Amino acid sequence: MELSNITENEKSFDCDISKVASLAELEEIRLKYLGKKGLIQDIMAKFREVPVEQKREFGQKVNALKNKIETEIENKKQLLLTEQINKEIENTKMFDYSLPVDTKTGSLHPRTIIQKQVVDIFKNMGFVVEDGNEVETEYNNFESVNVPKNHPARDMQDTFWLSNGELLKTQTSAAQNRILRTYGPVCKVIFPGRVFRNEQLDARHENTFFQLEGVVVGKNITVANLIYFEKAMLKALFKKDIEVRLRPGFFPFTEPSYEMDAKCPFCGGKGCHTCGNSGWLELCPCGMIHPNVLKMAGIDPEEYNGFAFGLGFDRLVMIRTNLDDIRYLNSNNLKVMSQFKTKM
Ligand code: FA5
Repeated sequence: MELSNITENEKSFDCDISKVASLAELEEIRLKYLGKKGLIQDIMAKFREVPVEQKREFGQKVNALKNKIETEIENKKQLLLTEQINKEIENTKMFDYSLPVDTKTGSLHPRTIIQKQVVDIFKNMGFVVEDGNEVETEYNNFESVNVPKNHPARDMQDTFWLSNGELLKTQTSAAQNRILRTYGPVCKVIFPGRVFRNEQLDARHENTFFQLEGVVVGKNITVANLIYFEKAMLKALFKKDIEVRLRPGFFPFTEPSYEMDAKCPFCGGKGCHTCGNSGWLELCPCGMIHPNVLKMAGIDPEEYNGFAFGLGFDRLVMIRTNLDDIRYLNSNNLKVMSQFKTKM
């Protein structure tokens, strides 16, 4: 074994590596030079044949060649891997830069848009806007608004009870007591909110829907004030006269109580599946606040009185948007929802 053998092997390696075009070919070269039966091992095995005076130089050259081969094989491997990944990206077209940009933008839910409009109308009439909890105590939801335990009126609102004895608010009226306590005996407050009832679903009944409640308390307030406020709100909202009717109703928290219905805009009053063939949509129950409710909020009913109303907000949204089924409002159906972007 002579020093010239090392130089020949180096030349042969330079030639081999320059032709490598794939990882498989590179592996062949690696085995040829660095494998157990490869050329470097072969040279090492013949080390003992090298004359003593050349051993040192010979050893250094073999090691240098081995290092060079290892480094160049590793560099080539990284190069081939990068090329392979780039090819895969190109083949799978992970990024097609030529595609047009999707410019569709989101839009507000029609309920959100109309809520803002209604809230603004009430603000212009001097109302304060408040909020309520979604999880409520039995006391706030029922007892504080004159619906004691075992009162038959509780059956009107099939309740989702929580295991800790609290409940999902069935009506925005659940906030009345707290609001009357906070604002005192002379106030005008609205409080929109989401409510929950264990209901059989149909075109006008949801189990999760929205109400917008209002209370006005002061001195010498009359039913005429109540009717004026409701009509003014509907007129401002629809920008035209909506035919409404007032009929006697029953709520434990108001006395007298009324139901304000809007003529069904889908059938013009003839009767259809949306209005349950009645020709009217029950929109806004209301009445003069029951003296017990005032008392429980610390207000003297001998001195003060007031009215309250609980607008069925989703029904209002249906009328405004010509949506003939309430279930669309919670459906997240983009085909339906995106139509309202420009109409509000
Ligand atoms: C109440 O919830 C009373 N708290 C309203 C009230 C407040 C009366 C203040 C007097 C004074 P009612 O259960 O009728 O009342 O519901 C009010 C409105 O919510 C209804 O007129 C209707 O428009 C709407 N509503 C009721 N149930 C549903 C439902 N399942 N899906 C959609 N809207 C509903």
